[in-house]
Amino acid sequence: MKAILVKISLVFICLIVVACTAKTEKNEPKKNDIQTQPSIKDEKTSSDLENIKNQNTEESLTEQSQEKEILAPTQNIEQVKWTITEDSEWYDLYNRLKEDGIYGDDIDSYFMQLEGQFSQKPMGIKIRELYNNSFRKRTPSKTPPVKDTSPNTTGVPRPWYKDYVTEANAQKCRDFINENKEAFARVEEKYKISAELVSALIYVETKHGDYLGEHSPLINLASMSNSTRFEQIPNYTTKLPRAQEKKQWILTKMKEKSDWSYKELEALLLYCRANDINPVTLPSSIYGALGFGQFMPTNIPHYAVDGNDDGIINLFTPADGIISVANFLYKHGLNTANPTMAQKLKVLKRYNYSSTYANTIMALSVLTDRTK
Ligand SMILES: [Ca+2]
Repeated sequence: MKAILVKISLVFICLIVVACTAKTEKNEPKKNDIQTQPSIKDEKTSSDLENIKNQNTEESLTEQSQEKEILAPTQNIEQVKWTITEDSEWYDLYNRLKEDGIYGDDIDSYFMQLEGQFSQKPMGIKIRELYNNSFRKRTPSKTPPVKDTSPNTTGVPRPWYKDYVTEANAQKCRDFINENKEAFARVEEKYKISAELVSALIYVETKHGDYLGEHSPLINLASMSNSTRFEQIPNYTTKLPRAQEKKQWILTKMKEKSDWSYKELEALLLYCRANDINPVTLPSSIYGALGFGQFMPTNIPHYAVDGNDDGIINLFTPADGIISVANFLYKHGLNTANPTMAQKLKVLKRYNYSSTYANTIMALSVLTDRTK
């Protein structure tokens, strides 16, 4: 009897030990899993990550994004036990990326979250715009544009965007410079570009990070890459007059835009992988422009810079956003001492090919100069 009791006790103890071990394994982060995302940078320590999270506390939206960006991929990757199936709407895109060398647990976790998220919008809106430009006559506006007769003391030609070139906005540009002194000092010292010009550009792009877009770059770029069949965007094609007659033209444009979007998607995934950023939580413009300066993903490898030397390029932090804009302008020719206004306007149009855009930034930077 005693022997039986001892045996039962032993079995019971063993069960408890096994249960505890299993629980510990489950709760402990798996080192290999955490490091699944390859990085072009050296491995980051936890204190590095803490520092990144603690930066720029004045930008609440950015701060939130950063926290998600840094923590979420690890959590997602740990949970991935997923294989794409042939009936998935993303099957072809997933395999195209895989053939191009972009695959892994991080990519799996993003595709897992893309299921059911296909959007007609990015391709539909682009096709509607191209179609209207090519086949529909513009009806003249019933109300002619009101001519802006406010005094122009800037010496910068009009037209400007409405309500951008104001004393109040110039003060916001000055405040942004003062809040990011180190980054703007680097803009002036290393790149020899005026802080006021870069601050005005970032104001026009995103109101200094207050408006970073309301779309998901991952959903929109993946959806646009995936939109190659006429039937995929019925919400838009059914509203275009004679769309059926122009089906071949629409298909050709869809193919062109799908290929363009695929390159942007690839660049987005590689950027996020290299910098431990989760694209699922990022905001962007409808076509995936990112961060303070609204960089397209394919521009990032050429022009984006780690502005605060923390080892990652996070375009959602002011320092990296500011220096990256300066680097873009510098590499597009704003690299001579005392450039003329004509030179500045020419380079600003490389950022966005619109005279109104360039004039607005130039005029706002002149007003900002006066707030010194
Ligand atoms: Ca950085």
